[in-house]
Amino acid sequence: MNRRNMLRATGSVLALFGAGLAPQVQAQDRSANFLAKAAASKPSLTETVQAPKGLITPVADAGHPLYWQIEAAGTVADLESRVLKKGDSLIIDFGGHRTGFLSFDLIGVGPNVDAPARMRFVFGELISDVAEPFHPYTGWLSQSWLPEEIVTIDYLPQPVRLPRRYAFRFVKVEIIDTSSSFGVTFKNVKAHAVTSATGELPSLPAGMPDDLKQMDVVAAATLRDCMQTVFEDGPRRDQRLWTGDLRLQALTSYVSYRNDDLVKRCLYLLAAFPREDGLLPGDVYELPKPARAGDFPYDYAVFFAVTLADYVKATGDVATGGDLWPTALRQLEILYGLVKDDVFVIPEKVWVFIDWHDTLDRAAAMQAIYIYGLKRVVELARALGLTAEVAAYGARIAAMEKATLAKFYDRKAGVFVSGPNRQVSLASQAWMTIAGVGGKSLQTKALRAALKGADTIRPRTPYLNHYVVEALFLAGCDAEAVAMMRAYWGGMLKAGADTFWEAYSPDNPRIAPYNDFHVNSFCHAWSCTPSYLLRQYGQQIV
Ligand code: RAM
Repeated sequence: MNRRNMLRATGSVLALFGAGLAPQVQAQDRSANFLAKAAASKPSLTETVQAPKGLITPVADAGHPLYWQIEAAGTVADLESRVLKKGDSLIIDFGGHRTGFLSFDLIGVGPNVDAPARMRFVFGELISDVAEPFHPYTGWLSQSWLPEEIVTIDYLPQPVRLPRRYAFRFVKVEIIDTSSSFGVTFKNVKAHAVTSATGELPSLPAGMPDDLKQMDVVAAATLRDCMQTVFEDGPRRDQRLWTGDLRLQALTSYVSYRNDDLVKRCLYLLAAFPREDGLLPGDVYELPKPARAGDFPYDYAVFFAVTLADYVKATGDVATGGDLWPTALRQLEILYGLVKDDVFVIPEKVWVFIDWHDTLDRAAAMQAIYIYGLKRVVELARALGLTAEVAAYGARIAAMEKATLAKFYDRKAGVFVSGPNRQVSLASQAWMTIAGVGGKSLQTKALRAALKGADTIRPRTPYLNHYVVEALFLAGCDAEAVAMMRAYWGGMLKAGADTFWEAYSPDNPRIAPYNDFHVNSFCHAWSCTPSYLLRQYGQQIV
């Protein structure tokens, strides 16, 4: 189900639960208080000025995962000596990914600078962005996300800093027109990289193989470039805070750049925008002022509570934990309204994300995520001294685990199945393992059986891949976990990734969840977790 259908679903579920717990005024005060706390934790951004490495040209290669090789096409001196006229173009390479701004001096060269210079800029995260036309566009997200711009500069020479922020390694410039009596030259081209990440990356456990070290560098760059004044999902698109992405960024941040205050800010931003019944949105906008974005993936509501539990565990900040506790608990309580006979029943029009996969049956994974949420909330209650508030959860967990084994576990096949067609997916096995359903040896067998199955539904996004790899480590399938990291993030590395992507599949590197590859984001928050996995499970790898 896509996001448009989710919006329609929101109303019907609202009716199910009725109005919120607190009177409206109290709710407004609470939101204002949360927003003030979010504002107090707003980080400043550092700006680093970077020079280009040179000029490049894409060379078609049908055997390359992206269909393009990158070939050197000149130095910075060559760039600064070229006079460009109507129809000319070039591609500047900054040699790596950043989130930031572009500046340059534009010089008019010729007897008479008698017109403005009009140019088209394309900002490429990948070589395919600057090698292929963006049009005709076939995606279902707005094409205004495509990183292209027509810019007109008057009165040359002129120092220029483009006003919009971009995510880029490459900048393609096409001259639309100057006039017959002058051309333009670019001097002092600079990127201004911005991030709220600070400090050095702590080293990996000794003995880590080189390819995994390289994976860590690229994963950390992914986190760095998504770390702005919120943890953005992608600096190219959607440039917004999503709970599912935040959870993975926060886990990675605790073992890398360690920006705990930014996690706190993001938790308060999400908590400030509950629906009337208290359910939190899956995403919020930061600009022009913080606002709810209107998507309600129900699994992400559980992850708010999980992210708070992770935060308190990592930081010991029980004051924030206590402040956000009622909001966290409310997520589990609202969702309990959908549990019938100890089984979570996903209403028809409700969005449960899990992965971008049209045919994935989400019932088993959502059941497991809900159980996992209950367990993490109990852990949080212990840390906050609030166990009396979750006194009923022990029995609820036990009953739901029993129902899970009866309804979702196929004893003969030794795997968890989901839906009327008894679908086997890595999503179901991974989430049952993380939720701790059925014991370690059952989980290990289930994961191994699903990995072997030819018809098993496999992950499409780094988001779900992360949880599959984490489950494999938890189940002691270390070799399989590392092999999956190499096939997945390693596959992106082989395709030339400077940062990890929003979507990738080893059997289809150009997978397009929004029906056009060019609207994918290629520096995407939920892809940063190798930096977490390699540290958290490092001793199981080396
Ligand atoms: C997309 C983004 C975001 C994700 C949601 C579910 O819009 O990729 O990162 O959390 O989907």
